[in-house]
Amino acid sequence: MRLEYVTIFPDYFAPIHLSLVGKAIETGLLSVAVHDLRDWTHDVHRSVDDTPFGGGAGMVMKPGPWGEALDDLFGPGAPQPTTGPPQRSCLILTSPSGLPFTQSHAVDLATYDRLVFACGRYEGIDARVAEHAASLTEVRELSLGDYVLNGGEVAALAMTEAIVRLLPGVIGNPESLTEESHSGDYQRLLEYPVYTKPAEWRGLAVPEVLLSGHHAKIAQWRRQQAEELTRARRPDLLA
Ligand code: JD8
Repeated sequence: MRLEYVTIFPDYFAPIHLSLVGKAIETGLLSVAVHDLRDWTHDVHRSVDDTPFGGGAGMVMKPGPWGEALDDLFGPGAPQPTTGPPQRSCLILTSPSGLPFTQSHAVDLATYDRLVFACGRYEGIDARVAEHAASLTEVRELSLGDYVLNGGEVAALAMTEAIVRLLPGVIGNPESLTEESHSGDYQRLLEYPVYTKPAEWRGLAVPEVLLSGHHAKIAQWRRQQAEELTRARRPDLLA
């Protein structure tokens, strides 16, 4: 898979070379490129923002630099693999007004060959950019959650981790993927509580059933715990 990011803060993506994603890059499962939006500006100030039409606080990201960037990344001049089937690409606009990013988006996007994350700042990107981008490639506007961040980079990093860990060969034991919250049989349930040694810690004991070796009872207990926790904290998932 190829991951690309367009941002005015390229250093935000330095952590991408750490841990799981970093190893996936080292092993060649993943290639990554971070693009500085200002490389597609032409004025001495390399400006990327301007005042909003209709007034209001803050600044809006200009369509010009984004349009040129997306033309270079997706347009007819964009690098295309010469051999093999056509690449499945998607442009992900991270935005507080996007569709909620969920595990099912992660699972679906993990099947793509190329993902490009457009990371906005200020009050957001001129809305015509998404319209233009849809003439070049598939576009998904996705939100990390119902809270306001100052830009799209953190959301792009979080979505990256959720997607890359699903790529074959990235996670050591793929079995652990099926047991997770929001995926496999735990599609609609939160995680059950987990424990490790020592069995007694500061006067707190591990639930007996987990020390019993009785796999069926352990699986039943874990299911009950996951359902109880979900009922208490995320009844919306059960509905
Ligand atoms: C992209 C600019 C900042 C947002 C004025 C603060 C995602 N779950 C999420 N929360 N916030 C974002 C997000 C915020 C962004 C941009 C994503 C580009 N901002 C703006 C509107 C209010 N400022 C996000 N994914």
